[in-house]
Amino acid sequence: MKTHKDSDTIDVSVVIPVYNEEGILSASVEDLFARIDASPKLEGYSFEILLSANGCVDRTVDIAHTLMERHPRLRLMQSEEPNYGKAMRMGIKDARGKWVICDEIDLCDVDFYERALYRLREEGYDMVVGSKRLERSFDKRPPFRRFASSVINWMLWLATGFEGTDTHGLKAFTRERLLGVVDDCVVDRDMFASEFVIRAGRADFRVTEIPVEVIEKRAPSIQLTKRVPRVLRQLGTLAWVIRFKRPKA
Ligand SMILES: Nc1nc2c(ncn2[C@@H]2O[C@H](COP(=O)(O)OP(=O)(O)OP(=O)(O)O)[C@@H](O)[C@H]2O)c(=O)[nH]1
Ligand SMILES: [Mg+2]
Repeated sequence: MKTHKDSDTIDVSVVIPVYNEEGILSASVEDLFARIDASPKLEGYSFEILLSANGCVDRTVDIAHTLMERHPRLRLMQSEEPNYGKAMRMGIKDARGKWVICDEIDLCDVDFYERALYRLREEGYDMVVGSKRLERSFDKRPPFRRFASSVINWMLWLATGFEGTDTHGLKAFTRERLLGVVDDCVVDRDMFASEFVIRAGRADFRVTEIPVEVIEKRAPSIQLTKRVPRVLRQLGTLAWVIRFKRPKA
């Protein structure tokens, strides 16, 4: 893997929002660097990993600082309130890479990085979405969460006409081309990722889906039942803004 001395020459920024992840943060980051460095398909790419934390009340931030002492390619950014979408947006805006990969700390899927970067670089796509719901995907999450993903996807179709199979989780894109779409997004928290993917597709960027294997290292940090009312409210807002709010020229 290429090392970088000049911050302007980074190829790939991996943006990972983190919220109270003291249990798996250290092992996940160490393992991620090791697997990136060992991958022949990623040889030649310079990487940074950007942890975007907000609202953490455990030792996540302290652990991130300790990790940064060992890994100069690791960066941490922070904001106050727990907000997945805001953390993701801040990470993307601050990323220095030509390509951005959005990952989650319980996934860290280097196989996705390899396949997605190939699509962006060699096949001219602007955005690659890792889908848990394609025929060749492999989703090891419990049945009720797989069902919830299907319902959300169906509601996104109903609300916005979205025809893809997944909007959450892994995605990769060419930063410069998609920054305007990030700026057009108005919904944050859980639904930012959906708005981002849907707007990219509607703005005629070249978006493709590839299958991913989802084997989480732990259960989600927020209970599904607590997320449902918020997601439903956000879906309503999303339907409204996608259909009626004109993106900036
Ligand atoms: N900064 C930040 N990160 C969050 C927040 N909520 C979740 N995350 C991070 O987002 C990633 C995914 O969170 P999970 O708890 O695994 O949720 P999930 O249901 O698997 O996520 P989806 O499949 O994307 O809906 C992890 O890296 C979490 O640490 C938040 O409020 N703020
Ligand atoms: Mg998860």
